[in-house]
Order: sequence, then C-alpha cells, then structure tokens
Amino acid sequence: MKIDADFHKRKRNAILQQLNNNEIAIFTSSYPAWKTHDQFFPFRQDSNFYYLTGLWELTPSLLIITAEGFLGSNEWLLIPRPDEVKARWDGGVETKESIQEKTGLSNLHYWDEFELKFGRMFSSQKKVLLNIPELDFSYIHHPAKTIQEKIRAAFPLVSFGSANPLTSKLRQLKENHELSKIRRAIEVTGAGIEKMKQVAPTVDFEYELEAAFVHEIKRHGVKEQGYHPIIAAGKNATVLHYSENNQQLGDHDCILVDVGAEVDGYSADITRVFPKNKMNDRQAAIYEAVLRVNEKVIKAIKPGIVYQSLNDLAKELLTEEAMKLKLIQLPSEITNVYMHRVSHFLGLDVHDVGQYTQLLEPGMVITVEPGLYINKENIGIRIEDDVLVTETGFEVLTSSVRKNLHPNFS
Ligand SMILES: [Mn+2]
Repeated sequence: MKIDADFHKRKRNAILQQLNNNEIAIFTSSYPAWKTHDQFFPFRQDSNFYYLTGLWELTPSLLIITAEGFLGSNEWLLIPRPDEVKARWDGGVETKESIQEKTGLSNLHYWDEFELKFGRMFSSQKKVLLNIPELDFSYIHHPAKTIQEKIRAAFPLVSFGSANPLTSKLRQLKENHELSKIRRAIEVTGAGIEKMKQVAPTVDFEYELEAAFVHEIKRHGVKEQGYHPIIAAGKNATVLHYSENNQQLGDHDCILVDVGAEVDGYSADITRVFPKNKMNDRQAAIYEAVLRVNEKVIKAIKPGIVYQSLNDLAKELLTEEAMKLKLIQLPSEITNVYMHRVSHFLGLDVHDVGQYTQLLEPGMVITVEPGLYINKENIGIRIEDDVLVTETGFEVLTSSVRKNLHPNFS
C-alpha cells in the first residue's frame, strides 16, 4: 500500500473508533460549481472527503463508515459509473482498481446502487452524521445536504448529526506527510513574494504584482491558491478583505500582500509588506512595531498554553506600540487600528478546523498575524507567519520568507 493510501486508511480507522454503535458517518465529495452555460469553476475537493480518501478529482462520490458492520465491512466508497463518452471529452476516468490503490478502500460500489445495496443500513434507530459545512451559507447547496434530503425522505425515523467533529481533532494534528506539503506550499509562496518585491519598482498596478506571483508559482508547478490573493497598495491595505487588486501603485506606497499557494490541498498563508520603492522613517517605524509584536507572539507559542492567550498577548503588545506611535490615546481605542484575531489554524482549509478555547498541542499549525491599519496615513501593515507547534515550543515554517529587513530597505 502506498504511504498516502495508508495515511487515509488510518484516518478512516480513527473515525470508526469514535462512532457509537448506531451511528453511520457519510462524507460526500464536492460537486463542480457551475459558472455559466457549460462552464464550471475550478473544482476543489471537500477537505474532509479528501482527508479520508485521498481522492482529489473524482466526483461525485460518497464515503460511508459504520460502527456496526454491514455486509462484512465497516467502510464503503460509492463512485460514479465509468462513462466512456465523458472520458473522450474530459479525459481519463478512474477505474475501481486505480481508486482502490489510491484510497486503500476495498469495498467500492457504483453511486446508482446506493438505495438498492445500502437501504437496509438505515433502520429507525440509526443516526446519520454528515459533512455539511459548519459555515452553512444558505445559498450554497453542499452535496451532503442533498444526501440528507434523500435519506430523510426514504427513512423518516433516522436522526441526523454532524460528521465534522469526527475529523476536526484529527485534522488539527499534522503528520510529517502533511507538513511536507505545507512546507512546499510555503516555499513556493515565498518565491512568489520575492518575485513581487523584485518587480514592484518597475510596475504600476496591483494586478501586475498578482500576475508576477501567479507566474512564479505556476513556474514551480503549483496551479492553485488556497484563497483569493490580497495585493493591496497604500490605503487599500487597511481594508482587511480587499480583493480587487486593480489600483495604481503610488511611488511612496507600502504594499501588503497576503497570499498562499496550495499544494495537494494544503495551503500556505503568508502576509508580507514591502515598499514600492523605499519606506520613509514613519512607515518603517510602524513596520518595525508590528514586526516586534509578530516575533514576541511567536516566542510565546508552546504546547499546553490556551490558544486564546496568544490573542490577548498580541492585543496588549499592539496597544503599547500604537500608543508609542501616537496612533491612539487610550488602550480602548486599539480596535480603531487592529480589529482581527492574531491567529487561526492552517491546513486543508486556509482557516482550518479547531477552536480558540483549546490548548496548543505538538503538530498543530497556526498563523501569527498581528497588524496595524491606519487609514489616515494610507498604510496597513500585517506580518503573517505560519508556525508549527513542537514538543518543546515552535518552528517558524515561514522563516525563509524574509521579513527582518533594514527599515529603509529598498
Ligand atoms: Mn491568515
């Protein structure tokens, strides 16, 4: 069995261990998202489904795990029937054999056999756990909801719950196999950021920097980004989710870039700020203040501390710095210049699974991203690193992406 298949099999076993006898966990793959007429947005697999199967492209499929054995097994994958015509137009179709090799799953059936073969599984006392997304935007119809409707219609006495807590704790603790993908995503993202810094003095618009980033990561064989990149010059950097990336760069602007290449589903999430040409003393002073906070918060990371305490520390330190910089008069005014959390979990989802009330454990990957956003000075500074919690403390995974530069770096 390949390393990847073994990884996914172990994760499915870990799900099985958590199930009560009457529970059936069902994980659906994503569906392609429709764009126009016969065009679709680039396909992105459901993170939980991918984590448990390793299947990235194949749609639509269904993974079933039951505590109580059924037909001699505890896990099944339902896949689409091979379609020769579709294969001629869209390329290769996975066979049962190739899927078995990738996933380590031996019980494969075709999707259209679901009711016929698995109908008996859903007796009245069963509880079905589904991977319906936690942020359940009403206008997004996740395939898990379709399955829920189908099961509810056929078996009205079955009850439902969420399958997400089953994968949440597992996904937080990254194995080396996963860390190597995150490290690669970071390496490529770093190369893309260096490229943007290099070309900044010679280009005029934010989108030219975005193009330089995309060119660089694709040159490294990375097609996808974990999220829409933020390339924000001057005042735009004070808009936290700025995404237009279409404004002209001012000669004296600082440029905030928040970008993350995605490798095999795992995303980097890095923010750096650099000047179009040269920082003035005031810009450099604000930059250095945020950098001090970034470094102090990182140093506080170790197993056993409450995740939330990093947030409190960042707020306290940023308040001190903001008062020294005369950005605020009173500590209570800090929310005028800093208004988000200092950290989130990072992994298959760029804002990965996990709670802020938890204690940090070795194997968790979190971001550290303090910032100061000063509208009237046309500047937003955020410095974001990706950090692995280790047995003894921390490892800054993004340490090769330069941030400690002379204040007047050009
Ligand atoms: Mn982030």
